[in-house]
Amino acid sequence: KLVAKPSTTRFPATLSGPSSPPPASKSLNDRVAVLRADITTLAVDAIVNAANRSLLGGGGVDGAIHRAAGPQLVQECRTLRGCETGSSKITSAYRLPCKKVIHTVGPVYDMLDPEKSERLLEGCYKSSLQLAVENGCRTIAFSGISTGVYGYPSEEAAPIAIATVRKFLEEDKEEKIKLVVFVTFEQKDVDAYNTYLPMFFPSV
Ligand code: AR6
Repeated sequence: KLVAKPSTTRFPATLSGPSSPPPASKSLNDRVAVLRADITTLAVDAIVNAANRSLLGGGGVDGAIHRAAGPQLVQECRTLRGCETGSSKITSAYRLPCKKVIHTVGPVYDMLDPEKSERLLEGCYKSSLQLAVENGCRTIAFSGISTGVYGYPSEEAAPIAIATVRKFLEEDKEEKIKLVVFVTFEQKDVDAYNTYLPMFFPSV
């Protein structure tokens, strides 16, 4: 039986190095939050959907977003002709209280090549944040990308998500992104974010 290699990288390659915790910063800390909620209820500028490459809907959070947005969402998604794994596309939000939906395609977790999964997951967060900035979205809420049916262990996905967001916010000198919310739904994700958030956003 194949056994997943345990993750030893506490600070992923997206930050300066495995042994250097990032410096504390109040202005960065003020721009991140964790919230246990149904993402379809949030009136932020953009919510990020954990979609698949077809962008035509599915189960999990994708299904919930499409149900809440109404049938016009899939109509617009059809015009996009899919999306690569690790990339993102943006649509209107229709009946949702947010303004835009960013559809990102997370990797199916590959326990034989966790570095590849990490690169792709990092691409999801980075491309979503880039799209948000390009579309004037200043507040953005992420669902747990790949941590459901795509099988990415929450305790491995959380540090990648958080490190990628931290790096993006550090480089966003004009503070075009005001707030990033990590939305959790299940206890395992709550636990993972509570473990890793203080490491990447240490209190000042
Ligand atoms: N609000 C917030 N988070 C939710 C909600 C919700 N309403 N529902 C589920 N989650 P998943 P994936 C969390 O499986 O692993 C779809 O069929 C859930 O607890 O939705 O990226 C797509 O079409 C988990 O942490 O997405 C793809 O085919 C997180 O959302 C495939 O699943 C993601 O779980 C994508 O799989």
